[in-house]
Amino acid sequence: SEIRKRLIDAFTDASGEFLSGQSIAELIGCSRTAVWKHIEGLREEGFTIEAVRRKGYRIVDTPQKLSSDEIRLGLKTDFIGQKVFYYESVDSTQKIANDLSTENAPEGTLVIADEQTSGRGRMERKWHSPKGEGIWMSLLVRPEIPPQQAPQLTLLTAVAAVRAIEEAAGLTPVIKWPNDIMVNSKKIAGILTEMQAEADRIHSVIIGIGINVNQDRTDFPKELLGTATSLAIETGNGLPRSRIIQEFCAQFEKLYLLYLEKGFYPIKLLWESYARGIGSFMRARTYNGVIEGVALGITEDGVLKIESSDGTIHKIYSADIEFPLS
Ligand code: BTX
Repeated sequence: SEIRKRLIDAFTDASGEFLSGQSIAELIGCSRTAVWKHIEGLREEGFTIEAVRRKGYRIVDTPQKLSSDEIRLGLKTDFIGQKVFYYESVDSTQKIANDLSTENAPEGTLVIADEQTSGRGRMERKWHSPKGEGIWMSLLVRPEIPPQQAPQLTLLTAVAAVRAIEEAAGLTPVIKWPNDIMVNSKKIAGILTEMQAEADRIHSVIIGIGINVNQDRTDFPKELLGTATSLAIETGNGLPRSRIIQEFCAQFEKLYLLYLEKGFYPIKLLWESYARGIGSFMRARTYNGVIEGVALGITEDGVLKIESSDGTIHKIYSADIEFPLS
């Protein structure tokens, strides 16, 4: 509810300090009895709230389970993630975000699920999204850019995801073009960008992000054992998903505003600083066959350039890339 939202925002602004019942009542515009009821509501959701006479209330712990309240507590963005739709279980958050986009949901709307029963990757592939183990979310944006530039947003999102993981988990992932986030040569996160557009105009871009958080090795299906990893495996401990989501939203918002103001160039530089494989030999599996050669880098549009042994320079728009990651 709107009041609950304001209450969460008030606690966010207080940054862990006590808020008196009176000041909460003024901030959210209701009676002190109503404040007490809303505090009880948060407790029922799993928040631990300390109440001290003459000082007021303070949140000391958040629930293990994700909720839209928990995602908002500590979210310091202007629009990314300010509207959250949280679900226990969905087929794919991409589909829900798509529907919300048609219903004119505002830019920055975020759809998150605890579990996806048909999470998708690119090219009809599946994305394994078990209950409670990861961050399965879709972000809706409406940039005023030509549709052919939308792939740049995949690269921008990859930078945001790497930085969020760095900040929240202390790991240093690398990016494998175009959309794999890797730690120790294994995939920890994936990005799927889809859009609704006419020939020259974008209605919306739905950016799907999957981040493996709490899985241990036995939680991955056999076929992913050698190729996938999670933050828990790599750091040795569990992490609150809300913290990573908030960090991602903050990083994304910063980069997105920079992109809208200055174009792709500054994003390209950041992307290159996190990417691996530029300058080395690669095999790219595309719709039209396999291309091998040395990766020269990405173009202004975010397209990969590979130079094959006969000197031809190929522009790769979409592919799976193989190269030795060290
Ligand atoms: P992709 O096509 O690059 O990668 C898909 C491939 O990754 C699969 O074929 C499989 O080999 C491997 N894979 C599947 N699940 C996992 C996993 N959990 N961890 C590591 N590797 C895995 C990548 O596509 C884009 C993924 C986007 C997922 C998000 S989640 C929220 C949103 N909703 C939705 O349905 N998809 C996106």
